[in-house]
Amino acid sequence: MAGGKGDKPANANKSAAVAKSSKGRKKETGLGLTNTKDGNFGEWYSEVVTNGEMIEYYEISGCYILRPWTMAIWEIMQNFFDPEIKKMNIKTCYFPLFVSNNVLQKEKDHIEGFAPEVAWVTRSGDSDLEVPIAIRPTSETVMYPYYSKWIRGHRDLPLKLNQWCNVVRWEFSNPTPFIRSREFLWQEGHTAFATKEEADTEVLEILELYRRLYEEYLAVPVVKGKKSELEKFAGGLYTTSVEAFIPNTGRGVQGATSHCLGQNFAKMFEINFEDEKGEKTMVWQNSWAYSTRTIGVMVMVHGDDKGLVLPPKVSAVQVIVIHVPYKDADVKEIINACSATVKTLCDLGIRAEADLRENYSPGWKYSHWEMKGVPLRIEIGPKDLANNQVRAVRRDNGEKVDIPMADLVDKVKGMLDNIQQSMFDVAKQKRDACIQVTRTWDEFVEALGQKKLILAPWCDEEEVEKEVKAKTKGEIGAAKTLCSPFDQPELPEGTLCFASGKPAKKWTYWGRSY
Ligand code: 87F
Repeated sequence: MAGGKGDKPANANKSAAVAKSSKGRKKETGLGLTNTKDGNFGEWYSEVVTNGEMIEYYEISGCYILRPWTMAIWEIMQNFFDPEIKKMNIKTCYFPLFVSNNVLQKEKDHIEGFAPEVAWVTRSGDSDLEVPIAIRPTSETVMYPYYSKWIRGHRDLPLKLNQWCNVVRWEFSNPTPFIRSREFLWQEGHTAFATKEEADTEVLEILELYRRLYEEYLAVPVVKGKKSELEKFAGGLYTTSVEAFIPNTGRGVQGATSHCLGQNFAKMFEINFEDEKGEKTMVWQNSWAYSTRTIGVMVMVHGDDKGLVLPPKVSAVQVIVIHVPYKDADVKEIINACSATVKTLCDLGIRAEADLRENYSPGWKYSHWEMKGVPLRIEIGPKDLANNQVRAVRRDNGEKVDIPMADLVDKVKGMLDNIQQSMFDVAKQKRDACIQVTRTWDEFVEALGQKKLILAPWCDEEEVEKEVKAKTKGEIGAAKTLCSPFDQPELPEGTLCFASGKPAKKWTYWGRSY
C-alpha cells in the first residue's frame, strides 16, 4: 500500500514533479524542502531522508524501507568494518531470528526492563502456536546456550563471533527513521575469553573502530567514554560508547556501544572451560554493536536546507556530471564530453555518474542531486568545452572552480579529500561550540536550556544522577549522563560535583539525548 498510514508526517515525500505546460516547455515545481533545519528540525529531517531517496515510509509505524541510496552507505561502512574485525580473527556467523520464551526468560533479571519491547509470534495461519516465540531484540540469549556447548577447554578460547542481521524492538516513543525504528540492521559481536584482560583490550579495540567509522567515514565527531552505572547495559560489567551530538536539537546520541559483560552471562548460561591447571573456570565476555542509527546521525549532523550532504567516502555517487546544453550548441559533443569525464574518473576509482536525461533541465538536476547530497557536481557546457575545462561545484559549501581537463583526476581527488576533511572540521567546530563547562546547578540548568552539551564535574553517585533526571524532567525529556570521556580534563583536588556539592570524581558529559 504505497503512501499508507505508517507514521509519515504530513508533507514528507512531496517530491518535486516536472509538468509540461501547454506549450510543451518544462515547467518545474519546487524541488526544494518545505522545512528548514533551524525552523522545524523534525519535519526537515523527514523531508530530507524521503526526498533524498534514502527511505520510504511504510504502513507499519516505526518501520521504513531502506532504499539503495541508504544501503550503499551501509555497505561501504560494512566494507570497512568487516575486514577490520576479520583481522582481529572474529568470525562471521548467523543465528536464527526466533527465540523461545524459555531461553529469553533465562535473562530474566535484566530483560525485565526491556520486556515491553519484545515482539512475539503467536500464530501460524489459523492456529495458535503451542508456545509463542519471540523475535530477537538482541542475541545474547539466542547465542549463549551454544557458547556453553562449544566452549569446553582453554583451547576453545577465545570464541569470537559476529553476525550482520536485523533485530526488532517494539518501541512506543516517537519513531524516527534510522534513529529509533522498530526493526533495524546492525552487526552484533559476541566474544568469550579466558581472561578479563583480553576482554578489556577488545572492548577498546572495537570502540576505536566505531570512532573511525564515525569520524573517518561519516565525518561525525564523537566522544569515546564510559557509561554511568545507570546508563550502562544492565546485564554487563561496564559499557563504553561513542557519543555524537546534534547541535540543532541540543541532543546527544549514543553512536555505538562496546560492552564488557564480565562473567554475568557465563554464570547464567554456564559458559565454563577447563583452564591449563585443569580447573573449571568461567569465561569473560564482550558484546558490541553499531546499527543503521549511524546513518541517521550523519544525516542530522551534515544535512542542510537543500537536503542531504554526504561525506565523499560513503556516498554511492561521489561526482555527478551534468550536461548544460545551450540553444545552438552541439549537444552531442557535450554529452560525449560528459561520458568521457565519467569514464576517466571511474577508471581511477572515483564513483562518478552522468545525468544525461533530456526531460529535466540542468537547474532541476542541480537541485535533485543536491537533495541527494552528492559531494561534487561537474557541469559541462559549450564554453567549458571550448576552454577544455569543466566546472566543479562543492555540495558542502557551494564553492565553484573551473578545472582544466588535463588536471581532472588529480583536482577531483583533491577536492573530494578536502570535502571529507572539511565536513568533519565544520561538524567538530559546531559540536565544540556547543560544549559548556558547568560547575554549579544554576549554570547546568541554564546551559541545558541553551541546548548545550554539558561537561560537568560529578560525584559519580547513582542517586545524584537519578535526582538530576527527576529535576529536569519536562516535555522534551530529562537530562542524563552521556558518558565520562576517556580523555579527562584535569580535575583539581577539591573540585565539587555540580549537582550534589560532594567531591567530584570525574568529568562527565550530560544532556538530553535520543
Ligand atoms: C530490548 C528488548 C530486549 C537492549 C533490548 O548493546 C532486550 C534488550 O538486551 C537488550 N534492548 N538490550 C541491550 C542490548 C545489549 C547488547 N547486545 C549485543 C548491545 C550490543 C550488542
